[in-house]
Amino acid sequence: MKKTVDFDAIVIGAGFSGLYMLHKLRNDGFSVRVFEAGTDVGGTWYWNRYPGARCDIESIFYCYSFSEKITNNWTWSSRFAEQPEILSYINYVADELDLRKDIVFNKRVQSAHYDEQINLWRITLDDQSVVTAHYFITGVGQLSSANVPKMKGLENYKGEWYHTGTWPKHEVSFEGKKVGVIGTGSTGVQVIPTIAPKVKELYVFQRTPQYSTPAQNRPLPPEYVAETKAKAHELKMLRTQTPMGIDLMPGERSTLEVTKEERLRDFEYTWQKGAHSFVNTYYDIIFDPEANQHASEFIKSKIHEIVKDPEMAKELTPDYYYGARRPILDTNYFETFNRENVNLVNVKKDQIQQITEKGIQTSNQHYDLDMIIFATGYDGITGPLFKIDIRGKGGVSLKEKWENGANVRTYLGLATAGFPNMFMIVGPESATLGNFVAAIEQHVEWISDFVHYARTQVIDIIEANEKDEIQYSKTCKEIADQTLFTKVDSWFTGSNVEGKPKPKGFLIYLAGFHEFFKVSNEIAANGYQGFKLEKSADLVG
Ligand code: NA7
Repeated sequence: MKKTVDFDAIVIGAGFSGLYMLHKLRNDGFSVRVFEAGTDVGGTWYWNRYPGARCDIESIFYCYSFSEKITNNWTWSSRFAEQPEILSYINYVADELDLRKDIVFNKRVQSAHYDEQINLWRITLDDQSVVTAHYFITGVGQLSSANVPKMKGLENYKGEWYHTGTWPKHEVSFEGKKVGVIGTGSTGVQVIPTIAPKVKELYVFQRTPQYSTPAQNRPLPPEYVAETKAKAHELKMLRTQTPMGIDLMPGERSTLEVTKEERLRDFEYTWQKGAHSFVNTYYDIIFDPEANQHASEFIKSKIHEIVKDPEMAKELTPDYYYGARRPILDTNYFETFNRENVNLVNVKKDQIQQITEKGIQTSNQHYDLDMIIFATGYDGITGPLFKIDIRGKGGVSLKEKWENGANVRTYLGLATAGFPNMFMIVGPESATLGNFVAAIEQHVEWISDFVHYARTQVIDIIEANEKDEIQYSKTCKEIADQTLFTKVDSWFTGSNVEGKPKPKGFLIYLAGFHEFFKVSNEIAANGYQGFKLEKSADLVG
């Protein structure tokens, strides 16, 4: 039987991942269609328009590196760019590469089913139209499925409410309003200091206090910009040679081998330096409980130094391993709690019972609120994939195979057995603890090289071997077990979403970008070891 397909590849999502995937495959002569639920490009940066949204990886790294022209033509204004600037950058790239003509906006992919009889993917969109492709590639990100906790009474609330991950495009006014923010992760930590000076009264509903270190954001002087452009090649190399895909290596010394005085001096230095320097002060901070305690204590002492009210400082002080949740960078987060109009509600002690017509009722008090902001994060990593009914061989869904997230198994986070010709960009178990854009670039290049290889070898079916993915997932877990990441609940472990099962493994490859790139490139160099590569003459269209 001779099959016909609409496209060589269908990609979901027009964020950093989908855009580069489209560009790469199209340049290699493949026909590609991207489907995007939003009305324009941007992905995370399209949806997350909340006040204070900015990247936590330095802008000079949080961008593409594949095109000299793009690197030279774009100038970042500050060390950590704000959402509007990042979105402008993504729009600039889309225009420069003429990407929009192959993207269909305002279309949500409902399902993607693999037809093993004729080896193609059948994709159903939200208008019930169906398109087919040989390859199915997800560029849905890890944090695109907003988590609005099921809170009793939300439907009765008469005020305005927003989730930060689906922030409206229209201007939201805070003037004269009493505003409640639920959640103090990276997002809450960005929202709170930004809106505090604008609102009449701010109530922060905190479940878990956070460690946060100063971003030390600042405008980028022209000389610095010129210097980074001149050494663009060197910076590009760092993305693949360092654990986080940026210009930082973990400290060479152990926290425990230095004197107390040296330690305090070093911590103070990295605290002032900003970015992700603090967590990298010494190499063992995220491995060794005792080393971790020193770093944690330093931050705790800073909280008590910054926050004037000792009771509030105590409430804001965390008591788990620092760095084992993605480290947070802030601008005046703890300082904001010195403002007269900022109040902290510890919802572990004083639980949220329900949302009323007028605000939030906790066990002890009712808070009248004109606006509630849910900075409650995402159904991370597996959430965006599970939102689509993805079915592989035998009609088995990804959700079934991965037991609703409890038993995720992938090969390099890029593919999974039983789902031939499907690739995931920044999928579960890939290396993403660091510069997401660097990870995306590598994944896209790896996938497009593979697809290119398959074409030259006349290979029709690419599928990860089950035994290799079991081994890979095991390795992922073993690496994580050597760190403190598995000892703390976070969105990595799904603990922020009610009812989400805790994964048996660990969903991020923690040996670092440099190791991941080495391993995945070796696999490619060995003829894509760990994959079944099949030719099926009758299927060639
Ligand atoms: P996070 O880091 O998952 O933070 C979500 C916050 O919301 C966190 O403080 C949660 O408390 C809190 N939360 C979630 N559900 C509730 C309920 N039901 N009640 C009270 N508080 C709740 O998401 P972010 O958006 O801040 O950051 C995600 C990533 O985006 C970040 O790591 C960066 O990579 C960018 P918890 O800590 O679970 O007790």
